[in-house]
Amino acid sequence: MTPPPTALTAAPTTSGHNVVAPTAPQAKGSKPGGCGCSPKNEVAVSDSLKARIENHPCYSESAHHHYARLHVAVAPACNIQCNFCNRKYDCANESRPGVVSELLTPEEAAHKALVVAGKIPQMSVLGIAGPGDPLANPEKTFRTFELVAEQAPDIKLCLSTNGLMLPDYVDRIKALNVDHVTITINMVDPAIGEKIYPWVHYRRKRYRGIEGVKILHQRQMEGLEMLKEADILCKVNSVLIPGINDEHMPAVNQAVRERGAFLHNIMPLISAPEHGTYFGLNGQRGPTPTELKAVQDKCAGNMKIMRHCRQCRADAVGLLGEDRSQEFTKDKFMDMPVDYNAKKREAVRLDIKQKEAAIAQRREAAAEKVANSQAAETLADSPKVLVAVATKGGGLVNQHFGHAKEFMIYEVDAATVKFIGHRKVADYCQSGYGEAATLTGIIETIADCRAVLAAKVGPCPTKDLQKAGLFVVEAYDVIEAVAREFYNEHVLTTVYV
Ligand code: CLF
Ligand code: SF4
Repeated sequence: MTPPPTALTAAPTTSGHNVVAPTAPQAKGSKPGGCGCSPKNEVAVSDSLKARIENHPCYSESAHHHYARLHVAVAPACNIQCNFCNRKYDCANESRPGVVSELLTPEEAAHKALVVAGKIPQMSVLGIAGPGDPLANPEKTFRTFELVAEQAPDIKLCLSTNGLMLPDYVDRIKALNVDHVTITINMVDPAIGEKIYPWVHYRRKRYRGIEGVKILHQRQMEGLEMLKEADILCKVNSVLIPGINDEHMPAVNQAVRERGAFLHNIMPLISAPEHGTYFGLNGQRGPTPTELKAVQDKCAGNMKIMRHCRQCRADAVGLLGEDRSQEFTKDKFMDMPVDYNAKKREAVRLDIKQKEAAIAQRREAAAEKVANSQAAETLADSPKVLVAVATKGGGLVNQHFGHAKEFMIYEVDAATVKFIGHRKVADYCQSGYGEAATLTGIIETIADCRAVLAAKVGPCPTKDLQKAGLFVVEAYDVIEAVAREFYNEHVLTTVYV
């Protein structure tokens, strides 16, 4: 791996990374089992499934470090009302509330796809996720897919829907070779659904209350079973709404698993009065990161749980953690020439594969070092700690602390390094100057972590992080390897001496 790019702030440890210890007492790690999750809970994926998801940034956690997606906003209408949605904004089932995307025709969308595929060759997936429901706009949605499939067959097609019209279109989805479909399923009990959906518009009639919810539920389950039958990979999104469907989520998880869903993405409700939604105006809060993790952990083990969702915009562009949509607004991309080159894109994919293999090797070497140095019972009984990682992608600790707009959070014990989510922060270093108030906010956001892993951390934030009880680890290396080596040298050794 590339060596650290900048001067060191402390003597290298045996791992070669530079570690500054905290000056205040640290948060204790939790004992295994405390959070209800364990690496043994990981669900195995067959080789053939791996091949289908390996370059889809949402379906594969490791792919999201390398591959980008493009959303095209071609579907304005919707056929249901969710209490967390304001129709002035994008569909909140797969998007960040309060965001408005620029509507495109299928022809404009196809042009955009070809432009972006040339400029961002690691863009592997074209998704349609709004701004309304894609299947309430079937002609625009399917025309877009047709145009892109004809001109850029190496782009995977992906669709996200509330599921109401899904049973009508599974054949067409299959015929177009759309291999990834998301259904948002927030309940499997209509009595709970009544608190989420005030009405459903189905076959030219509006159904209010439980009558509408029953139709929606029945159509979602039917659609899910049909996708399974058609061998189309299905992800289920569920918006976690405290006090409404949080305790119900394991039942949702069980129902979708039994019907063949591949992946469950339990996302937090984002609710604010300024979004003008029913929930926002009535004080319904979203879950805290701890509440979200607890529910995700409860459902893990039964099926794969997605934890890297960024609730992106209906016109999102780029890696999941970045948003390059402003580089490709309609006034810009319509004037950009198409430079789609299938060979160049294939070469980029091969290069990513090689990088992934090198990362896996590095990760395994770090894990082996620990396994060899610790007794088996130590590995089984080690505390779990959280670490916050600054990364620009590529699976590496490779970003300066001050430039991070989010930290990826990993949970580490002696046996595993597991990604559990991301936390958004304001970037500390703006135009070369650090903002004290911003730093305080960042430290509060990651206060439950034991360490920050970053390519470089300046002297001021280092001091404050130390005071807050965090180790500061400077490295330019594979995330899991840095986390593993930090844990081995600074957590295991203090716990088991
Ligand atoms: Fe887009 Fe959705 Fe396809 Fe991904 S997003 S249509 S499955 S290509 Fe991904 Fe964005 Fe989360 Fe959606 S991070 S909101 S899960
Ligand atoms: Fe809004 Fe999406 Fe729900 Fe339709 S399905 S009401 S667009 S959140």
